[in-house]
Amino acid sequence: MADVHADKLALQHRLFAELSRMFGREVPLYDKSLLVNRVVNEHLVALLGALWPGFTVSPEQLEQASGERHGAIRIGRPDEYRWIARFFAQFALEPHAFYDMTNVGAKSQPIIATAFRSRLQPEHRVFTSLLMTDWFDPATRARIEAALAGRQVFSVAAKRLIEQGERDGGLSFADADALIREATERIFKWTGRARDHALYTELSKAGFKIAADIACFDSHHLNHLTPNTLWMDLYTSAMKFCLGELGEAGFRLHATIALGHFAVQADRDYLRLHFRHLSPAKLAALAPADLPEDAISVHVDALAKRLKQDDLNLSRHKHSGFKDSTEGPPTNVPVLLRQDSYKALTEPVVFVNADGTEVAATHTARFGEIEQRFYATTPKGRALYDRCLAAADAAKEQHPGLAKKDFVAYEKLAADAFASFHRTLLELVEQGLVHARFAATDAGRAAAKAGKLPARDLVALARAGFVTVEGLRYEDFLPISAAGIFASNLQQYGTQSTAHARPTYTQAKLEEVLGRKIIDPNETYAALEAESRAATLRELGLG
Ligand code: OOG
Ligand code: NI
Repeated sequence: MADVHADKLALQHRLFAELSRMFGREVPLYDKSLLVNRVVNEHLVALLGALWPGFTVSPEQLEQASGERHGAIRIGRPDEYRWIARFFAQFALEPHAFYDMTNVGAKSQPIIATAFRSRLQPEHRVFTSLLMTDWFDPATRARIEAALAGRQVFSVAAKRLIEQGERDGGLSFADADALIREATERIFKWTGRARDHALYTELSKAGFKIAADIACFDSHHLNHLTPNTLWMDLYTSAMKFCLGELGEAGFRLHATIALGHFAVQADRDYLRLHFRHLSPAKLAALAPADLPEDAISVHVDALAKRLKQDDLNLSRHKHSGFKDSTEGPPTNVPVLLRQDSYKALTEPVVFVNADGTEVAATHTARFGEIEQRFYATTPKGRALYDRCLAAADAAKEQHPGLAKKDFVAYEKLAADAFASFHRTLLELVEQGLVHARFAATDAGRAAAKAGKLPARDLVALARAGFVTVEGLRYEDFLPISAAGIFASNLQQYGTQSTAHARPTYTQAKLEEVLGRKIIDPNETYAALEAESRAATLRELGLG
């Protein structure tokens, strides 16, 4: 009967599409930000067509390229966490990497986490946090645990479907549908209702907003759902313009700079990284062209005109502004990931107290993130990244407020701190900073046969056209970036432990909660690279 089971990857796409629909109904500004993303991406694709004649993307392919998402949820009880892992497994999502958010300096939160995603070529992920109640003093801990004890996020029906999927190795289409409905109508849904206003206020006042966000709600409500952009700096300037934070002249300046960088950086490796439908053969057949002199200004004009239309006047929506600056590397360093967001909205919540009384209040947690993913770093690349980032942060600290005053100067601070980082894929691979996958070309095989290979080194062979190099995309998260996100959307910096002894947490502890091992993504990146190196060398008679 195996063939009657729905394909888990297809279900994963369905799940995220439905979650996106749910989130769009819940948060109109999210839906609008998707529209801004689409408008921006359409212009970028048109420019790519001019830079690379013959490059085309169908509407469906563009939808796929920008339809990828990651969500984030925060969980209160270990048994809930185990259920979430079992739920995600039905959609081919497995735990990847251990994030200890108690250990990120001033932004520390009483959270440990993993991200659920597919192992190879993942498109969707969920950063899944677990609140560590032993971080708190015994009285606070008891109150949080008592509040959490009373809730049932997974219905009996949902648990039954998960158990059935585990037993049978999959779910029928109808049962998978029912499970996705449980997700959008209960497990991840925002209801605008919460419990125990006194506890909420006390926790928030004591600096434990993260605990309040988890303990006083009845579901694992999504706190954001992040799409991908094809060019971060263009998207952020478009959003700031639509939200009324940048005037038209400011938008035109930012957009012109962003597209100037884009025109330089959108090489074949960029195309390969951002468009999965392009085969290596298709890419090789593309030849670059010079952009017509007015191409950028034509697109900036058209964009300004489109973004000014009434449906994208986002200043009419209640919002809390856009973040001042983008997390991650500067625009010309294509490693790891860049993230930005509009800040958490203040939303109405009705608290229902134990005695049945209701309190109309607000909660600030849900925000609108966007991201762009680049190459996965090796340990050496990651160490260099961490050093450069620390230098950039130190420089920014010396110039508070510069982001708002002089954005160009502010961007230059980060660019200077990252000056030692290489920019192109081949250089990054040559320096051992990022992971890549290699393959022999026809020319390479022919040269090998004729005994005419000019080198033994794969990067040198790539420069001569005998080998292709594909940078592996970074598929995970960054603790420092995540900590910044917690801090900014909770409008609260980190917390310090109030327990008698500050606890420490290990990956083994979260694995015990999950009842399974967490996959180390660095091993996967390194193994993909090593296998392709060996296979290519063998094929060229060099191994
Ligand atoms: C999770 C923050 C982590 C990211 O993109 O780094 C995250 C949260 O706020 O619950 O989503
Ligand atoms: Ni996120």
